[in-house]
Amino acid sequence: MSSQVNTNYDESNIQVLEGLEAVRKRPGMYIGSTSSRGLHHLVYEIVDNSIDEALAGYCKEIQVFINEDNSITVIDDGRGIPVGIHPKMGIPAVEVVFTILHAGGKFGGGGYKVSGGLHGVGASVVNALSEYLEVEISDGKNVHFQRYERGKSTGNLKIIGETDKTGTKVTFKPDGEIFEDLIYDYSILLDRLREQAFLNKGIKIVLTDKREEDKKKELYYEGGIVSYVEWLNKSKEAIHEAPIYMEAQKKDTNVEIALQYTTSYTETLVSFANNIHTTEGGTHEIGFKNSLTRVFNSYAQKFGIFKKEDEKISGEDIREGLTCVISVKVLEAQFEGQTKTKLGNSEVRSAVESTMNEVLNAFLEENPKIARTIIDKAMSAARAREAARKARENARKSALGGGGSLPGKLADCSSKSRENTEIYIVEGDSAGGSAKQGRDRNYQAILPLWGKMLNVEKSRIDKVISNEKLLPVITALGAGVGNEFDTSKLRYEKIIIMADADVDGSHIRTLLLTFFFRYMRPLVEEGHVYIAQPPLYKVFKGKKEKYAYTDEELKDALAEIGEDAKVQRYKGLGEMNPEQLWETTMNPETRIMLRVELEDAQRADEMFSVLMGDSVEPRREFIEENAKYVTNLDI
Ligand code: TTJ
Repeated sequence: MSSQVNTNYDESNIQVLEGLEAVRKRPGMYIGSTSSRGLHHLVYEIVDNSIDEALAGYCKEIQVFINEDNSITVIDDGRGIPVGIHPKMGIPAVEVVFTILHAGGKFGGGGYKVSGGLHGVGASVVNALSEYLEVEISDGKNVHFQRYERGKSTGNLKIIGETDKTGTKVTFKPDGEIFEDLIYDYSILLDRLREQAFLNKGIKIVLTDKREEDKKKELYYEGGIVSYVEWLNKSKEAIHEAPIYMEAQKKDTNVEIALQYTTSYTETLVSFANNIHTTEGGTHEIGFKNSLTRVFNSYAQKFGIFKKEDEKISGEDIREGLTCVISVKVLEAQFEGQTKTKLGNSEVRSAVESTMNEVLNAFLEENPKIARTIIDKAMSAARAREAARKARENARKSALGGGGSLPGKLADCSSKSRENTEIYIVEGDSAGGSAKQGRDRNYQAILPLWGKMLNVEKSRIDKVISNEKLLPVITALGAGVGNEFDTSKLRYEKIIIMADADVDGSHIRTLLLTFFFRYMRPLVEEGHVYIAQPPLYKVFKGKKEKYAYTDEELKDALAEIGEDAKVQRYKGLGEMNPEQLWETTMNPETRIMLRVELEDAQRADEMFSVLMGDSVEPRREFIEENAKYVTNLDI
């Protein structure tokens, strides 16, 4: 029974603890997962608050630090979180922000609030999931400070100094009891912060990695999404000088689009709703695609470009070589789909369509030469697609005639149902041999790769599907390629890329991921793609032996077995005998595998374009930013 002395303060305090306990009990409900993805999500939750302050017009610069101990510091020069006593809660507003679970967005400005997904759940969730969090607020007079541990304040908000500046500084260290992985990845944070800097033009975001010397990047783009398109096209050749840009307010929807055609064969369409990356697309993308196809077709018709009367350009063909960024701001955004990244608001489709119709049509009328180049390109894309269809047809026919359609080098598994089956795609014949002997043939199939890899970047689909190296992959998976790809026909549940931990291995991983990303995207989206992790070292002394998958683990193993153990470093999969390969890399009971997420494949795709592209400067820059990924790449 609660007694009379219970004040509001106590009651709210109890509420506080219950709220944050819930977050710690089910972190996935609040940040999606406790994997590396969730770990990085914490940073976005904090930075979003500073971005809101910048959008409200009170903050110019946001600094983000990855500290040596993998804690994160975010500093902004905004007005500072209010420190006065919150009238309802009876504690300082800043303490409310960090200790009360709320729906998000309450303390920021701006009219377009996020209303779905995992976004904007706020600072209290980060606090609940941090070993510690410290906040410092400068209000132009005093510096206020408070510390929390696992969501609970360790003392009252107090003044620790004087200042003539304003702003907020937050440092937090993700809790090892919650997260599986505690190491921040510079390039993941950089990607996301860069994206936010593009979407919110004029905001300067500085990312510094204190774990390494001189690792710092300033992100500031006056051109907003126009700069974004230019950046995406940095290693491509543009067909027209400047990106086409449009912005319009249609009732409650704000539409912003930048697009530019290049001579490449790929389509890059990136869309956002209320600054959230809508990886699953939605109504804004549909409206865009509808209009693009319609405007080009009616232009071609009007100016007699088509030879036959019923000729038409398909949507897919007119998007070949197109790079486009769509950013809409929607009053009550509905996020749908598996990962809540698909925009559902129907009014957005027509808002985007009508904006595009007007602006694109005017552009084409004013630039007939460019219009002609783009239409010609689309028409040759159509011819390539037709050639690809014929090639597939022929492949099918010859397969029927030849008796079996599977590639000769494939060592298939014996299981007839797809459930639990795996295919290892292995670079090199010797590793392929070990894998064939070491596998469990009931459910594990092995496909060794051979032949020369095609530069997917510079090829159209017809070349890709007849490439000697990729064709066996396509036929072994059995689910088609490109537009026709259909995961329900997939012959295996897991597709595992197994390559050496060296230059060539890294190269083949990037190539395959790029290929999957471009031509079998649902394979990645539905989580079928994995990367095998062979050990780097074997540590042994007498009868004791241990495998180490990282340098860190090598240290631990040496400490355990003894510093005088003679260490064997594996240079390639081929150095392991079949038993070792099974034990360390293929046995589901003991192996470590990485599941490839869409973002990983997207990054591989980007890495690929930049590394295979012709421009030197972006390549240099990319290698600097992604040193970790690229050190093993042969370039
Ligand atoms: C709210 O309205 C009154 C003036 O200050 C507004 C505010 O809260 N601004 C603000 C919050 N600026 N920066 C933040 C912030 C920064 C970080 C790094 C973390 C959090 C939770 C908030």
